[in-house]
Amino acid sequence: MDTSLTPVLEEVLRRNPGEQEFHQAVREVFDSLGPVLAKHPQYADAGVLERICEPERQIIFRVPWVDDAGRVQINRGFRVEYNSALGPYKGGLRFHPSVYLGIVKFLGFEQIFKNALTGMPIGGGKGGSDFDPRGRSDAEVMRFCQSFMTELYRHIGEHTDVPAGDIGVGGREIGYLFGQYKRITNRYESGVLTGKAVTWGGSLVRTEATGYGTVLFTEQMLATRGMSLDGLRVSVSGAGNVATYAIAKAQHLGARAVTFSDSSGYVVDDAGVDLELLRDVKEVQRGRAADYVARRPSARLVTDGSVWDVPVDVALPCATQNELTEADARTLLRNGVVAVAEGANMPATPDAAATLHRGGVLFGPGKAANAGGVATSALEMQQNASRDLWSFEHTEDRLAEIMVGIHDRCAQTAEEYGMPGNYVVGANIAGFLRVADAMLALGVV
Ligand code: NDP
Ligand code: 2IT
Repeated sequence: MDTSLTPVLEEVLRRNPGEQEFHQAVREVFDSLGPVLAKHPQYADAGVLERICEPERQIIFRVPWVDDAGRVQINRGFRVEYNSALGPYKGGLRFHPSVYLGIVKFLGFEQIFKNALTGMPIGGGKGGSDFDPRGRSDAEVMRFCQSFMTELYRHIGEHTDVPAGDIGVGGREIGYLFGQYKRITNRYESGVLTGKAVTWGGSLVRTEATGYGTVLFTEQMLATRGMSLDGLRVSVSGAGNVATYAIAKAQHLGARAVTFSDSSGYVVDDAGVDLELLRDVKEVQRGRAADYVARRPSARLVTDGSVWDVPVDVALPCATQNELTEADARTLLRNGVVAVAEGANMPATPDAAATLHRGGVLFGPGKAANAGGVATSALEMQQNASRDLWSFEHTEDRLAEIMVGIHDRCAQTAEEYGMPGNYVVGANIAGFLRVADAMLALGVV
């Protein structure tokens, strides 16, 4: 890291003790910014780095609710409104027992640069709760969402802060959250949340957008080497929203997706993942990996080791942060992997990302590769503002155009700064420049 950045990073670490994931995300961006600050001293002069690391507003609140047995439960709710230089705060809500302020801040920080990279008018934010939806009834999830929104509603709005889904928050939760927002405010304000169902204000393609976008980004990276996904073997981790539609798009482009995973282990299906079965098990039945294997003779469940042990040409981590370690990166390299793209946020550890890059692997960082989800959320906001509903084809064309734009912006920026093929540097610098220029224009606020 450039020495001019060290004191700023040290101050961030001192002011935010114990927030490991947040520290990791800041360090990763700072590692890329040395040449930018050398070339453009105005950013340091205006305190842009110090300001960009400090959220504009952080909200932490109690979420009380009553479970099916009549017991009172308490969870903690978060919304970190990180940066609004480019538009209203925008980013998902994560419901997972591991959620604490450090995770919400890492995700919110990443989101600033990701959203900037899309070229759309959206700032960065993130939220969530340590609520664990697993094993909870529909009625419990509804009561939790209603209680969560009973506090959150006063902080959000279509021009202020627009949450969406993330881990543990999908269409069902967005529905319950919107229902409570509408009831409390007495406003049918469609643009306050994205990821809505198409029957009441959502956008076609939003469900598929993150996974599709990750694969489109991968296809763009492969094209720089005269390759395509057609005929390649692909491994995917996770079995949720991003993983499912990454598998769908990879298969559509002629690849064979041979794995998925959840917290119970990973599934290898050498015949290629049966997408309809996976969707039935996960989206309809809310089941586990073993339920898929029980209905699919070509598949086996592995409960030790790592999904990255499976030899593939392309790996798409789509579950959670730090799920692909340096040892995994070495295994992938040994097995001849050509490309890795992050469908999840920060799934590769810093060492893993460096090892893959050094090994000549095409590496698409999450803030570029998974930006199709939030970009399509911005398209949903656009449709809401004009009270319109676009066709699937038109929306998917827009998504594809946006992903090509992000890929090219990253590639060109990396080249301009003397590191051709380094998508990490390209994404960090291109994202930073767009936000930093807006921050300069808006003054010290
Ligand atoms: P889902 O809740 O739909 O799915 C998450 C999947 O990952 C599940 O299969 C889950 O398994 C697994 N998983 C989550 N946490 C862990 C863990 N700690 N250990 C092992 N497995 C885990 O979430 P999404 O698909 O929406 O999100 C996946 C990733 O993509 C996240 O990093 C998210 O931030 C990122 N992302 C999501 C976007 C979106 O639009 N949804 C947009 C951009 C990025 P189990 O059910 O067993 O917990
Ligand atoms: O990490 C992400 O980009 C998301 N979870 C999607 C955010 C959004 O507002 O659609």
